[in-house]
Amino acid sequence: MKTAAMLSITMGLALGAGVVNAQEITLRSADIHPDGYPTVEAVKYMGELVAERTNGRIKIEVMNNAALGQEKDTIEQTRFGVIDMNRVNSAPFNNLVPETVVFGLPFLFRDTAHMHKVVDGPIGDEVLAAFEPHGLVGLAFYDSGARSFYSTQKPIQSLADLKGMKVRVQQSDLWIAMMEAFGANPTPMPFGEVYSSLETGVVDAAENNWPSYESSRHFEVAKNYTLTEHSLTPEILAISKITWDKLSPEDQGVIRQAAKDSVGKMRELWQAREKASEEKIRASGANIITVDKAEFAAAMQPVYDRFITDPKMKDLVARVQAVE
Ligand code: GTR
Repeated sequence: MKTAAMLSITMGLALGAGVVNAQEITLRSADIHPDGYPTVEAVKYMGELVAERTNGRIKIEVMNNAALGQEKDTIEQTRFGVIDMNRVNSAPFNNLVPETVVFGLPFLFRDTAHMHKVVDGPIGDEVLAAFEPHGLVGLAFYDSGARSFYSTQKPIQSLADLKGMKVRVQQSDLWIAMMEAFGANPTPMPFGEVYSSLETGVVDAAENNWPSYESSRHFEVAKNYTLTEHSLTPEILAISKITWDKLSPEDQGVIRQAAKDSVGKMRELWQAREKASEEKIRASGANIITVDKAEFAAAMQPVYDRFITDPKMKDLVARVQAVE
């Protein structure tokens, strides 16, 4: 006969929350990146804080390297409580949580300091809160640097070079529209398919920050990196609302605080990695191209016109721009 304790083990596992008994909780957190990547290490660090602050009762198990799947699929599984936590870029959330579109808008943030000020303040909290009606609780924003284009054959030296180019984008209507406004031919696909798509010519180009361009080895197949720095869209750390609702208010407080406390660590790791990745890429003999960013920015008006239409979104954008 099953005891009550055994039953709770079975139930916990079936619901994916990894509850070992009424007291001990293991939260599984997804990430597509490898060990050593700042997002992965930041969530591991958050796990250390949580374990410390609960005397080992709550643990976070980071399942990275896309062990649980590519981002769009893991977002769905997180909404259904099969995965507890997820660290994903804001782009794959754009269609689900419209407020996230704002932070991805091209050339919106003036620089990293501006982005930090926005995400660390009330606007950041507002966007994190916008996840809740969609089955997720937003916990923190992590850095993701600036995204720039890289191409296999033709170097992108001006906006005109993007015309008709097949460019891989993240699976987001915003990002598809952005590439169209640049004059390119957008091909949405998960990150895990980009290397072979560049290699076989399914796409001519993609875009990402220094660390992802490096860790994915895309720089080996697409050697022209053009510093357009068109978006500073941050990463998001979220927890399933199903998992969240099973936690006591005290435990929710511990998780929320530890997530916030991991942000500083993440930023340190990010800065170091960005520099190391850039050095490694430059040393590999890649063709690093600087461009007139104003020309690229000027082409982005249709993106703003299409996505920033209702008064709420207009107000959000205006408030972001007003942050000094
Ligand atoms: C990376 C980001 C990932 C993913 C990837 C992509 O910079 O960290 O979460 O969004 O880009 O382009 O798919």
